Amino acid sequence: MATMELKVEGMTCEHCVRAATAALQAVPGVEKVEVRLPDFARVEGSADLSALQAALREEGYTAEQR
Ligand SMILES: [Cu+2]
Repeated sequence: MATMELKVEGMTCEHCVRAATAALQAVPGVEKVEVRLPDFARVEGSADLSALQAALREEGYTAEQR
């Protein structure tokens, strides 16, 4: 089990939080997700950073590791 913290660009409201949370939860290996405005995400599990970034990019957000 690893924890990764991301800085997410592009979230502006609770809709974004829900969309980003759902996108991250759908990545294989992800077990727990916490997303907060304005730009915070924490992911627990075994997913690759690149897979998390790709999932967020599909929703219109960009992310890098904190
Ligand atoms: Cu929004």
